[in-house]
Amino acid sequence: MKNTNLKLAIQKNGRLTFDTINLLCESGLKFNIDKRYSFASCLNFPMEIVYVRDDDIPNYVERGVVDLGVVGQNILYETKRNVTNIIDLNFGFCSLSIAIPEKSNVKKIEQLKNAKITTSYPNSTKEYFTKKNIPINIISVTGSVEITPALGMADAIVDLVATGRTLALNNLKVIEKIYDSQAVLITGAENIGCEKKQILMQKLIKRFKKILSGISLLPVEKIIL
Ligand code: PRT
Ligand code: ZN
Repeated sequence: MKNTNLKLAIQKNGRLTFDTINLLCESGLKFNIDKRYSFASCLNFPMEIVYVRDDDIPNYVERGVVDLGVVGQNILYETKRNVTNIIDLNFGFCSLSIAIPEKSNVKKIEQLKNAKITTSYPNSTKEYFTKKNIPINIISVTGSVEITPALGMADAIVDLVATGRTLALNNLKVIEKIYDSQAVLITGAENIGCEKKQILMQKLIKRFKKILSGISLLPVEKIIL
């Protein structure tokens, strides 16, 4: 990896990967999409693409290990890293929501006082209920949150919801939304000192914005700086 090149971290293998790669390709970038590799050099732009787990992206960006990252806002709200959202990318839409069993008698969240709530988003959950002044017991789990009420482990869950199919399959329903989320392009709050990188970054952002506003770009041998 060349040090003077821009570095962009994207999700290696998950829900944001396809749309992120699509955006990069539509923006005219040429690079190796082989997921067995951990990074790829762009062939027509001085940038390295680093493939990592989505949860690590804000950390890498905050530390300046990479200059840019694509990640869901939900991860930013949960981890509160010192990073800046440059643009909303218009994919990866979901919402962090509170869900209860369909048969539950709970009608409003105040009735969840002292309830057991499972989630992979303990910070967002705590913040939400603290603001509402509702004491709850948070149980952190790393995945399959939706099965915990049926296991008798929780009265409610806080999880990401997109289509709502997972909740329906598990006989759960949304009672309240905590926040909406989509994929965003982020950079370190302090940003990059190097002027060359700044110019590259602006060039790239301009291209992303064109694609996001529906303008198609022709493939080019080299993205002119
Ligand atoms: O391996 P890695 O750590 O990189 O990936 P991951 O498994 O942690 O994340 P991944 O790929 O599942 O999600 C990446 C990002 O996609 C999230 O951080 C969100 O920003 C965004 N996103 C958009 C979603 C969803 N939609 C989504 N529906 N992330 C997760 N889900 C899950 C949700 O947790 C629940 O299990 O999908 C299920 C609900 O989906 P519906 O459609 O049934 O409602
Ligand atoms: Zn993850």
